[in-house]
Amino acid sequence: MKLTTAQFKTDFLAEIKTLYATDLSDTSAFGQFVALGHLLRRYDGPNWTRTSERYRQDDVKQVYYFSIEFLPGRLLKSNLLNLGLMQPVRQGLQELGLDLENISAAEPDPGLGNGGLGRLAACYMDSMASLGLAGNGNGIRYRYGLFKQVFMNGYQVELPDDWLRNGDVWEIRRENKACLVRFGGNVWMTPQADGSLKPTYEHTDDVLAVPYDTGMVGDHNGVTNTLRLWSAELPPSADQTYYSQAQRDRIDEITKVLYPDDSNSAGQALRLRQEYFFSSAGVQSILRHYSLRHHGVRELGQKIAIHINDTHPTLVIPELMRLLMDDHHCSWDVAWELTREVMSYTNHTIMQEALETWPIDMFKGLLPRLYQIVVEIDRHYRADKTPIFGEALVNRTAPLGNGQVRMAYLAVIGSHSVNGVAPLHTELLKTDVLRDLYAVYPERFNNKTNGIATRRWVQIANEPLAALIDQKLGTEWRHEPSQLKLLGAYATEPAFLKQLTAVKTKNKQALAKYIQSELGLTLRTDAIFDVQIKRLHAYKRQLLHVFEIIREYLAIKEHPAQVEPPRVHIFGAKAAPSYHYAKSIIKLINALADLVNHDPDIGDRLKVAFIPNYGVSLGELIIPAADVSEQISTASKEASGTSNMKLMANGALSLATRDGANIDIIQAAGEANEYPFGLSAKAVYGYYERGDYHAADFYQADPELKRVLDTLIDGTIPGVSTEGREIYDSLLRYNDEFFVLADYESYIQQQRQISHDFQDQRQWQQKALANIAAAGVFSADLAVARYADDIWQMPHTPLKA
Ligand code: 26Q
Repeated sequence: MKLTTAQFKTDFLAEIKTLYATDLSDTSAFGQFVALGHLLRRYDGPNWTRTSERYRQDDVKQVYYFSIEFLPGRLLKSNLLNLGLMQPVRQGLQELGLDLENISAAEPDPGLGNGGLGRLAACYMDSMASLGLAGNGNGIRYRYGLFKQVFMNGYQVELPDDWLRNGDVWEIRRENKACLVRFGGNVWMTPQADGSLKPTYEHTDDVLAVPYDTGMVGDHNGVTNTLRLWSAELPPSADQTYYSQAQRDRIDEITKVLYPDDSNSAGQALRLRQEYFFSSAGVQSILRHYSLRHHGVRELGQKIAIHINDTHPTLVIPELMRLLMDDHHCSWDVAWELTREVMSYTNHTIMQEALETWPIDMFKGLLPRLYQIVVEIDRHYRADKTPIFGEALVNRTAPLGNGQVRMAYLAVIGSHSVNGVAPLHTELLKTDVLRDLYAVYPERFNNKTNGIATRRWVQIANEPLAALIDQKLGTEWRHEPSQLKLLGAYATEPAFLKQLTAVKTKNKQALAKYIQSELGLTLRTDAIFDVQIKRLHAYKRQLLHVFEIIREYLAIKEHPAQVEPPRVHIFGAKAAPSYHYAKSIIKLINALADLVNHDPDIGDRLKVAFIPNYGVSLGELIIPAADVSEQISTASKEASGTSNMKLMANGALSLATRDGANIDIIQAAGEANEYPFGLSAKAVYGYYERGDYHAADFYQADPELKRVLDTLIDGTIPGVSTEGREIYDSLLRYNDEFFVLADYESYIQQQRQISHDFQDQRQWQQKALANIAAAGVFSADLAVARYADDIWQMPHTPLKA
């Protein structure tokens, strides 16, 4: 839209007056943010209305992306960017004596997710709107997001994330669109005159699902899509039903907190209630919207697609079956055909323990009608497939087995498409995790490599870099990230490489300033900023990174004359509150940081900064400042990774195992521009098959490794006698489940190479440039376009490959 600076200032001051009945000098940064938010909603309002109207009039196919997590990040700047208002607003604020950065920092960052999966959902929402694709998000409006992490004496402490305390400017409550969701009770099926069956329910616990909608603004295209998050409330009690406090609490708790666990399938009944709650409300609202303009449901498959982001929303499958049969009078066969046509599923994990299952007794008690339907799906599956694949395979893959409802299997059986999120991951789904189902439905399996929204991760997070790219390429790359490859032409232009260094230094200064104020730690910006930011998990192997720090520490202590470039090791990581081992590693990193950072022999040659409370907003600060991107999971364990792509796009070089999308990053940027190391997935599986991994052999064979490991238990690192022993034992007594010791040597070797290569800044920046230039391949726009073409069968704006 067109907006002059003068008009903006007038509008903004008027908004302040209306909202606060006072003038600007009397408002806080937060108050100014709220006023700006209101103003932007007003500016974007016509787009949002028009978008919905156009979808309705043109009767276009709609996709609904169901995800139990969304991590949208702060929306102020991304809305300004996509609306094309960044310049006049920044200018106007400045003329009023205000600073956009300051105001933006006052916006709460909704932590409605754990990590990669939730952030991926948000990047895809951004891309769907930017592609002009009729995409809707469907999730949960958690009252409290992922916990706020603080460190006390080096230990992680979890505080509540009260992100809604002052309300959310972007959301619209739509009570008129509420749905009832039923739990528990009994259900009977009564035969009707026409031969169909009708359910009768009694003693159910009913919950009102109230939607809150947030506009997802497209990139300069006038499109605003909707992210719909559901909140659980008491049903309206026309009959004066009295709710006890206990009943009220039971309803409230459904959308009260996000499960702070991305490591295991937790068996809590509350989690199952959350899953059904947003699945049911979402499907009900889809069908209601659809039925307003269609007679019957015959065309459902041509008009809607439902995407299941990991197994958490899998209950959309039996829920759609229920509604089609019980409310829309479909036969089983018609309902089943429609359901499979509509549904598609993305798997995000290969860790067996993260495959969700629910005890049948719990499921039956909580969702009696859905249970009947799952039993029927199971019966049909067995009847159809046993003659072809035999009883053993069918027993292993049926939705019901071992007293459990197996969500991943249900998702595969009830969808027409199943995808992994990187080529290796999809291969492993076929050959390992879902091998048996791949035998049954080979045509359903496909790969969709993850992508990132370069709007947020480059244009917003790294304005200096974006401005530099504009100087060379113009601004087309901003809408077509594949154009970044044209930067390759400047690899031999020394002045440009110097500018790239200057950009990096500027970003390192900004991060150093934050670290100074948060941790009281002074950093040199000519040091290598070596970054690992992701959830704390054994398979991600923050421990390997710790061993490198210990090695560097010992080396400086023992050979002070040997000079290497200074290093700063930067961590950001939350551990699931119940994940004891991960918390021990946090304590270890903090204790090591204490030791290293305060040792006068070390000075400014080596620093360790564990930044608390890592999330989307801190990512925007840390990623542009990184020189080295640590992507060091045990090969085969990380489905894809997405911070690897964000760091690449910001010119960090990957120190990476050949796992997940690292493989594709290394290929896209070229081996010579990254630091690959370690066991391949094949080698890891080889150890599993032969059963001949002996961690202790590595310990015995390598005196340096032994020296490093011994510091865990010999008092070198004060304050970790318990944790050090626990970690030491996990490696040597319990044989190192994630092959840390096997990969130690090749990892260290690449770290040494990095120290060597960093000294030639010209060459280093050439490598950084190769990474930036190749990062366009991982654009979320391209990824979403592939979903739209191959899975959802949806029209969208064409993209140049
Ligand atoms: C399950 C049951 C109970 C409580 C919590 C959960 C739960 C919650 C979140 C299980 C898993 C998750 C999240 C998984 C996740 O983030 N996976 C990551 O997805 C990214 C996007 O595809 C990939 O890039 C990462 O490799 C993958 O780890």
